[in-house]
Amino acid sequence: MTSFFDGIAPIRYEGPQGDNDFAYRHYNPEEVILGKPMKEHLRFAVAYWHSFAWEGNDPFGGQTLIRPWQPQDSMERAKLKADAAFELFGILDAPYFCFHDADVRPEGDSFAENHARLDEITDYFGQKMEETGTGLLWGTANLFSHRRFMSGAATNPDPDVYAYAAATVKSCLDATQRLGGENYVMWGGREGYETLLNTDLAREREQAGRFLCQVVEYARKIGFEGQLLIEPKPQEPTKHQYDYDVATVYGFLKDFGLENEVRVNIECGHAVLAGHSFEHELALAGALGILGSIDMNRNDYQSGWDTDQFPNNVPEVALAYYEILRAGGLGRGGTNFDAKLRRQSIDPADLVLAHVGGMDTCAAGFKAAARMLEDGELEEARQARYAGWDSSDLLGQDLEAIAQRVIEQDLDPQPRSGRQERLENLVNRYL
Ligand code: XUL
Ligand code: CO
Repeated sequence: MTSFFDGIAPIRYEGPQGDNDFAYRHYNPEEVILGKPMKEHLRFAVAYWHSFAWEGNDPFGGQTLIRPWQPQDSMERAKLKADAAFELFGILDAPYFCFHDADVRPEGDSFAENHARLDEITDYFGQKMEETGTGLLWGTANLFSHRRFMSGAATNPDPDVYAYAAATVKSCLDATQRLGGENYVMWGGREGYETLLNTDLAREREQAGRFLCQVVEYARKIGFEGQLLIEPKPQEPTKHQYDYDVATVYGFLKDFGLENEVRVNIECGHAVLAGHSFEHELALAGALGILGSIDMNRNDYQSGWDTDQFPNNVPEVALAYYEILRAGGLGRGGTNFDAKLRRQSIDPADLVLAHVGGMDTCAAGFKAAARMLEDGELEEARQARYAGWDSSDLLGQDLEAIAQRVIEQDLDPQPRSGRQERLENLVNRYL
């Protein structure tokens, strides 16, 4: 058993007054809020890729994070990595984790070898999950890192790559099901294009739709009980990605008749890249009935990159959880930290403290959101704004009848204040 986090004791809730870095100040897993323990609302998950597979590289430089499971090219070291990962889940008391196939097993020389390796590590995870009680929030396939996927997976111009991708998703869905995964995520990492000059957009869209139908069909066939989720992102790595944002994904799902089969996993940083706020994407998914789960992080607002930083802004997070609560909560989804350390944060302790801060930020934001909802003043103000519609039959009428009414009643609507500043001041009282 590795002791990568040697000397770091399990993190406990000590309340907001303490000065212990290695304690939760706001995340009190058993505290009952809106009728159930906080841990059941938030359903935190650690992302395997950022925390254990990423080595600190950026576009200008290589590895900065030195870990005992490197180089990541043998099953023995893949298991060492798993030992450290489960050690972190235990220290944090994180109920869930998430992984891609490529994070957890070394790349083999053939599909069959990759498959066998994934199988072996799935068994290893299964044992560890049983011993520790950690659950799998979601599994997914990495269809974007290897050079075979450089021109896309489902949207590739080469049908053999489509086939390879389909077989990979099948193996990852099987592994997710074996581990009792509560969701399966599809992020179209390279499902987009660099230039229209070499791209048949209509054909690629059709391929992506058919691929998704095949995944849904297979999930049903094996009796997968979790949610199937698409993760929207507008660009990065490709210049234009097809799953641009929640609205685009919904149109795509409708087109292929999948709006009742597939939901969305919304990531804060992706919403920002799409020119939206996180809460906008959450509210829209809630309104459309497709909110599935969230990838919690933050982007640097100046750089315009997907910086995947740990969240640390309580007011922003509060508005996000407010929309989640208004939509009925996360259900089978959860709060996955799709967030990575900065490349200078090279100590094992940094990994622990990043998650402690992220979980506390979420807990504080969530508690504020719950108070906002419980007090009801915000919702009352919203309802009052639309009160005229409660007794109106306008939407059922035709244009002629409406025009007639305007003339008969000599309508002269008077503008009313939207009271935005008052509402913003009200929100600040909960923080
Ligand atoms: C990439 C991203 C992915 C997905 C899973 O920006 O967010 O890590 O969450 O493939
Ligand atoms: Co993500």
